[in-house]
Amino acid sequence: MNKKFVDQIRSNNQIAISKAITSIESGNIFNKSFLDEIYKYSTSSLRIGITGPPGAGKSTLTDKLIDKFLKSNKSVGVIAVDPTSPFTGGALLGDRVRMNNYLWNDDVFIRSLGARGELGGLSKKTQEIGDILAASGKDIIIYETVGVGQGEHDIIKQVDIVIVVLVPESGDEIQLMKAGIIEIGDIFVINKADRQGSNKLAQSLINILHSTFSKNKLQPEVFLTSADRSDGIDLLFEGIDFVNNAFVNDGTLINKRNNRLKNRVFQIVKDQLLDEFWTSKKIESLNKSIKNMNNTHDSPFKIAKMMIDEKK
Ligand SMILES: Nc1nc2c(ncn2[C@@H]2O[C@H](COP(=O)(O)OP(=O)(O)O)[C@@H](O)[C@H]2O)c(=O)[nH]1
Ligand SMILES: [Mg+2]
Repeated sequence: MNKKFVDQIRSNNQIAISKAITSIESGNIFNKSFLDEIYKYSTSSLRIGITGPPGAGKSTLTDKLIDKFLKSNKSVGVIAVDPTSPFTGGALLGDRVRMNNYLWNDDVFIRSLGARGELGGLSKKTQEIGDILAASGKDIIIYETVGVGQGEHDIIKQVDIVIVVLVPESGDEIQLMKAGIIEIGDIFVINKADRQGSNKLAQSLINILHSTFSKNKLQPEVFLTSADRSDGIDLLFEGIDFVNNAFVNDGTLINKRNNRLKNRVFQIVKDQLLDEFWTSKKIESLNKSIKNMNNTHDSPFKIAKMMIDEKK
């Protein structure tokens, strides 16, 4: 059964892909051998993250980039995570409208996830969903996320190339966001360049990047786009290709992937150990200790030590 399911995914069967993603999304635990098998076929896709504030034009840009990738004979999977949008059951409204063009195209698979306030397990899920899409043969996987909190940063760490999208109005925010975004971006896009202030923002961003990056490291480029009218998309597309080649040649890509793998292993071990540790007996005993706390005045450190020392 497992083998057949894996084969269906590998042959780009849309229903099988959907089913697998829905299972992961709803927290059903797959048989480990299934994810093992999927992983084998998931390592060659290029993963691109597109992050930035809500409304910056990430979905519009993604839509235009899909078109460019398709024209260069590459298939694309998209995972859009937007915790600020209401959960609509499978697709976020805006994204659904914008990306409807690809509804019947087997070379494109788009899935929107509403975070519903729980970002905790989300990065693990998006990682696994990325593996499913990669195993289905997608050459490119795009993660679209709102770049605000830690949870989103965890998602963005799963990709090979990070594109940070800003808008001219982000000018004031840039001081605030500086630390976070400068280190995370491999490519910067100022979208809505049709609006005032884009050149000024581009210049201050270039200055910041210039002073942050040492001469011997690849300095991220800044692109100006007006995604809704397709301006600047060709140059951005070339920029992505350039960064990809540079990362392949200077070892950055392999480093990023190795780090990712290491973090995943850390996470899996952590999850499993925690799972094994908190038996119902332990939880019961913890509840008892908490109840008695008013009498014993035990500190959380002491209770934790008792928990660890206590038999399973
Ligand atoms: N003026 C202008 N509006 C844009 C541009 N790109 C996207 N938009 C609009 O900005 C809004 C938000 O875009 P969307 O792609 O949903 O942003 P996201 O929340 O970052 O995914 C939509 O109404 C788009 O049509 C642009 O280059 N210029
Ligand atoms: Mg969006």
